[in-house]
Amino acid sequence: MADGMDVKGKRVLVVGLGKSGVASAQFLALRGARVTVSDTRSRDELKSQIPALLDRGIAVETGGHGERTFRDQDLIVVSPGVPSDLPQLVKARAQGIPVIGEIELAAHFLQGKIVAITGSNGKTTTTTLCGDLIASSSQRTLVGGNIGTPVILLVDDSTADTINVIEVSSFQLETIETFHPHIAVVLNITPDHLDRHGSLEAYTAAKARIFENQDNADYAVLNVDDAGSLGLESRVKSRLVWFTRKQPLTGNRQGAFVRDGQIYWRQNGNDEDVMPVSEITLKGAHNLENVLAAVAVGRLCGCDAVSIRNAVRKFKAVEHRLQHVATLGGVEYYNDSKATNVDATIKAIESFPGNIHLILGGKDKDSDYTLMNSLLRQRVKRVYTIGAAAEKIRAHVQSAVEVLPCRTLDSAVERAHDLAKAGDIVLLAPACSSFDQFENYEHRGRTFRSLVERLANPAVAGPERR
Ligand code: UMA
Repeated sequence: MADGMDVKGKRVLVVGLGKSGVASAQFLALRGARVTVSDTRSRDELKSQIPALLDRGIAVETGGHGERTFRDQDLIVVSPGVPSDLPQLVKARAQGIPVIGEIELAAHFLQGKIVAITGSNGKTTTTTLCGDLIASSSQRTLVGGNIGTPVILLVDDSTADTINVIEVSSFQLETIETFHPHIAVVLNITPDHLDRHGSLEAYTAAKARIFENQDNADYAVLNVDDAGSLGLESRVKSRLVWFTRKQPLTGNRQGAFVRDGQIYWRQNGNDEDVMPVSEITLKGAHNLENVLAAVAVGRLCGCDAVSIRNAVRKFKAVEHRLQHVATLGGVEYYNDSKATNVDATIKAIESFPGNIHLILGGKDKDSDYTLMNSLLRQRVKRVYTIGAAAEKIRAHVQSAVEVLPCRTLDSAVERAHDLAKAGDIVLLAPACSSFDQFENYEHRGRTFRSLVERLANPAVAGPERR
C-alpha cells in the first residue's frame, strides 16, 4: 500500500492553502518535488503561511487560480474544500494530469493499517473513541484526517504496526484512487453538503468510495439502524460487520448490538458481553451508535472487551459535540457547534426531553429545515436565529415554534439567557456551517463558550473576534 510515490523533480501543484495544502506542499518540497501552491485568498490574508513556503523554495500564487498555473504540471494535489469540478481541474484532467487529494497523497506513504471512518454525523466522536480504545489495548495508533490533522502529517510517525484511525469526509473521498482502508466504517448517511455534491445520490456515491479498494481480507462496518448506511451493503466487496442499538444480531451476522441494556459483540455465532449501556457518559442515542461502531472497530483490531469497556467509560464528549459548557441559574448550556447539518441538529434535540432554547443559523447548505418541525414543536421552547441562513430558517420553522431573529451569536446567547428558566437547556446546534460569521465551527463553539462564561462572570473579557 505505501508504495512511496516518487515525487523527486516532479512539478506538483497544490490547490488551497489551508491545513491540508500547507502540509502537502511542505511534505512534497521536502521530498524534492518542484512545488507551486495556488489559493483564491489574497496575499494579505495568507501572510502567516507564505514565508515558510517561500523559505522551502515553494512558488506561491494568491488571489485566484491562474489557468496557466495548472498547465505543465506532473501532479495536482487538491485540498478537500476545493470543489473537484473547478474548471481548471476539469481541464487539467482532460490533459491527462493526475488530480488527487491530500488523503490519496498520504496513502502512498503511510505505513501500517488504516481504519477509515465516515458518515454524515458522529465521525469525530467515533474516530477519537476508536483511537482511545486501540491505544488502551497497548497498540500503536495515530489519529487524523477530517478531524483536524491532515493525514500527510501522520506519515513520518507511522510504522508497519501502526493502526491509523482516519476520519474521512465526502470531500476527501471524491479525490482518492488507491486509498485502501482495512476497516471502513459508514456511520450514517443523511443529507449534507448538497450545495457541493448537488444531490443526495452524488453525496452517497462519494461516501461509498470508502469501500472502493477493499477486498475480502478487509472489513466494512455498517449501521443496521440507518437506511443510508444499510443501503450501501450491495457496494461492499469486503467482509460485512454490523452494529445496531435496536435489535439483537442473530445467525451468522457479525457485529456489535444491544440486548436488555447490555452491549454485546457477536462473532462466529457467539455473543460476548462487552459493557452495560448505562456506563456510557455521552448523551443521546446517536452516541450509542458511535460507541457500537467503535466497539466493532476495537474488536476487529484485536482489542479485548475489558480494554474497550475501560476506554468507553473514560470517554468524555469531544469539544463542540454536545459538550456541556456551564449551568447558570439552573439553566444548562450545551455547545454542539459541530452540528453543521439538519440531521445533526435533530440528534442534538433528541438528546434532551424538552424545554430547549435552540440557536440555529449560519451558512446554508441547500438544507431543508422543515425536517425539524415535529421535533421543534415537541421539545423546543424558542428558536434564536443567527447568520446568513436566518431568514430561510425562520420561513421553514415558524409554523412549528416561536422564532426570535438575533442576527449574531452574542445577541442569541443574551436573549436565551434572559428568557430561559431553571430546568431549561440553551443549545447551540446551528444546522449550518459557520463560514459566514466565523473562521470554522471550532471558532463558533469557542465564541459560544466565552459568551456563556461572560454571563457567569461579567468581568471576564468578551469572545475573540475574527
Ligand atoms: N480554496 C481555494 N480554492 C477554492 C476553495 C478553497 O483556494 O476553490 C482555499 C481557501 O481559500 C483556503 C483553503 O482552500 O485557503 C482551505 O482549504 P480547505 O477548505 O480544504 O481547508 P483545510 O484547512 O485544508 O481543512 C480541510 C478540511 N476542510 C474542509 O473539508 C472544508 C477540514 O475539515 C479538515 O480537518 C482538514 O482538511 C484536515 O484534513 C473541516 C470540515 O469542515 C473540519 N470538514 C467538512 C465537515 O466535516 O463537514 C467536510
